[in-house]
Amino acid sequence: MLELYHHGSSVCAAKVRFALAEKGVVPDEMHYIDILKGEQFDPGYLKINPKAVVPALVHDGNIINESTVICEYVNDAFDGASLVPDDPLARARMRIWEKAVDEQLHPACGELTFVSCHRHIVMRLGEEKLREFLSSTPDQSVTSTWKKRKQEIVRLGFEAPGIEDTIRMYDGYLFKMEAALKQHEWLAGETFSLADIALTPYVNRLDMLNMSGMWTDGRLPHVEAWFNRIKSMESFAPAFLEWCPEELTNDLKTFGAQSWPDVKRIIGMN
Ligand SMILES: N[C@@H](CCC(=O)N[C@@H](CS)C(=O)NCC(=O)O)C(=O)O
Repeated sequence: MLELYHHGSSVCAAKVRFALAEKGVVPDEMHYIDILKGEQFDPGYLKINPKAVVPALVHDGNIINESTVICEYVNDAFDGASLVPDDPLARARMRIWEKAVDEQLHPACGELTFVSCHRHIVMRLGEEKLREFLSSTPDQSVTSTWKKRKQEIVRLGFEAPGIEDTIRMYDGYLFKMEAALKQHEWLAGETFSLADIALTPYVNRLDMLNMSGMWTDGRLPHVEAWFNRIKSMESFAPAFLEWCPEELTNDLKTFGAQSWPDVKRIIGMN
């Protein structure tokens, strides 16, 4: 029995859906946790994931948290083409990408997503529910500072301290990807791997926010070609687009487009 707890716009959940699909594994049950309405703070869910984050995988009653660990687990536990390269060097590169996502790019994505879109969505909760939503985040959540960061970003938007450095760091990762993709077809080497699975949600997030100008028009041609290859994969739309409710897809597009001039200015594209 395989169950996935997930959300439509969660980059970490999309990563796991992508890995499952590429492995040819279909969960028996999908549980939708609306993290923009605070369903991650439900005491029942906290028993599964005490950090109040998605995704969580439950396999025959065993709970596996942390999307990178889940993807490695899915690769090891199920038959199907391996998503880990045979070559030890490519495997090491793959794990460096996974580590970079966990340590830097994912926290940066939370900040970019909230400052450019999700802050507007959670404000619809109204002041009382918003305060409850913000104070419910556990001390150990997306990061150990996420509770404070989320509050600052929701309240201050692009005026939040450090937000510009975060956005520049996110952009810097696109340049790191460009450098790697100049060397080989996929991020870790000549074969598609968990590195590509790990990075796709972060490029797709920018795409859904209407910020593809960060790599199109000749800015990062290897990233553009790589993302086009990924978008043409059969698993892409089900893993990345179809679980995102229409209203949320539209919000990402609309609020993202409104924020694009600020992002462009911050990364020096004007
Ligand atoms: N390190 C965790 C991070 C998971 C995470 O940050 N999930 C986000 C969605 S992508 C979440 O559930 N956020 C809930 C919140 O912000 O309260 C993983 O890789 O699984």
